[in-house]
Amino acid sequence: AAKAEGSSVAVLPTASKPLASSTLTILFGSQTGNAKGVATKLAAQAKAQGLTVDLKSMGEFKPKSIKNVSHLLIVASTNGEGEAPDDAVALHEFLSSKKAPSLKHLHYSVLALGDTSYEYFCQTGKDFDEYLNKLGAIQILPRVDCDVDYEESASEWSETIIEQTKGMLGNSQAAEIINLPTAGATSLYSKQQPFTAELGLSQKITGRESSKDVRHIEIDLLDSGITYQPGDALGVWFENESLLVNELLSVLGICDDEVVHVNKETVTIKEALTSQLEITQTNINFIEFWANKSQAAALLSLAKDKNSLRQYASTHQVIDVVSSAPANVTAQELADSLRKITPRLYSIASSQLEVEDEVHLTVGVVEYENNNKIRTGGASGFLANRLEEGAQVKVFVEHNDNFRLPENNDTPIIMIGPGTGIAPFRAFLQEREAQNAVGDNWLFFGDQTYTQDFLYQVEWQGYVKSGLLTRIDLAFSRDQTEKIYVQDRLKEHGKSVFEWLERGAYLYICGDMNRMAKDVEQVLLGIIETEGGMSSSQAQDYLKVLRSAKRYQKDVY
Ligand code: 2AM
Repeated sequence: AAKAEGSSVAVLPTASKPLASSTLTILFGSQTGNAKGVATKLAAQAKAQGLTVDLKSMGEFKPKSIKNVSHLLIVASTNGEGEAPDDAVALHEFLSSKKAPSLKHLHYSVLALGDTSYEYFCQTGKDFDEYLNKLGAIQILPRVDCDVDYEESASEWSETIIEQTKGMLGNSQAAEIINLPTAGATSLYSKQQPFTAELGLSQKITGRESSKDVRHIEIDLLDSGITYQPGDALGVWFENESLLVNELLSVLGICDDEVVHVNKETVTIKEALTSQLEITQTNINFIEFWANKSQAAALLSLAKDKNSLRQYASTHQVIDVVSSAPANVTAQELADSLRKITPRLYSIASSQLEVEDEVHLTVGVVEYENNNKIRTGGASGFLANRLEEGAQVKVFVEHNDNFRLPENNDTPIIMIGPGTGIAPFRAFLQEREAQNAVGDNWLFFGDQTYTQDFLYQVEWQGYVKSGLLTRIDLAFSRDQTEKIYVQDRLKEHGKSVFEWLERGAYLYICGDMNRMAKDVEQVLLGIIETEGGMSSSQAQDYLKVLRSAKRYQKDVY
């Protein structure tokens, strides 16, 4: 759909000469690092073409200095609910405010990253495009909106946009990249060139009677030389379950050795469904496709409303859709209708100061029931159920500069991480312990029940005893009749929370984005109002200041 929009090349508005500056400014707004990755590659390509490039995170760019930019490329990702990523918030707000200057001299283009399973698909990129346009800036190339499998569209856009800007800026003699982030050792391995690691340990850490299956997973990075920081994520490639692939082929009456073209390769449909195509997640495009193919009344009526489509897509796998509505498709049609498989990102639960060449994850196994059959998540099922200890798994580190411990290790931190949101805080605490950090550490953890779901209980108890954990507050939601959540504990201790903030504490939230992180933020604003004696808009500003000082960081999904 929207993705194809930008593939056609626009007519270049060459009328006015840009300002004297001959620098191409590239700004990225990135939550998990995808936008940063695209922007970094784009900068390197532009430099190779002789352009002078200034590459920056939006968080490091002074919004007002946009007046001095003549050529701007924006690569922006979007958070689930259409919000700008943390490092993009300030610029996003500035450009939509009354303070924004006229930008008639500015030439720009936007690459938007997003996920069609969300209602506000690519919203941040769309916003930037709209704001710049309203301020009079001239679009060099139409915006391109990318879905989760963004690589191909992103490189097409990058190539075209560099060609276009080269014509406008010309080659500069002293071509030089300013501010290009230096690549660490991990850049040897990437999403496209992952490292083949080994599964060391996979252990269920929820109790037998828990309604959840959460695994502690240890992966051995062997002699890869891969390094990571607390706050980073691990990308994990996976294969689909062969039982599921067989079931799908049999329902569709497709032979497993039929040949298809996928990713410019020729493979059997069985191979494609196993390792190249997404079958444990659907999206609205697939359901619309299947509604048309099958002409099934239920799907056709769903397809009339995007929200019900999205809701349905998020709880049904490909097998659920095709078995509920029979249709004839060829192997190639099926392959073309499915998304390319993408690795899943897990927040890393260990510090290398403690575990050296290992990386630990806290993986919640995704499971739900449709038509009396249990369906399991692609990557979580792979890690938890199909990988034997010692087996190979392809991984890479995704750096996340938006979730970092304070530079000074005497700075106090407050960590809010219910459920698997606990993962990065295990890494934080391991790191602070290894550094003998003197800063206070306060952990809020919550889950369903104390006896079944208290993840890493023994470790926290050890840290309380040793004094590393200054405070721990727990919220077990189902141990009593009324629900108690982490934000209730936060509120109970509002006075102390505000005191910690006033003495410079950093506050972190990790876990569920749609409900938990929002509710916690509301409670936090309430605490700032009450304890700080502020109006609601002053409290908003207080939090904004924290955010831009990197003292309020979120890793939510
Ligand atoms: P519940 O499932 O009993 O409602 C980790 O998943 C914990 O987060 C569980 O205890 C879960 O409680 C809880 N939880 C659910 N919704 C939440 C919300 N809006 N805010 C905070 N925690 C929530």
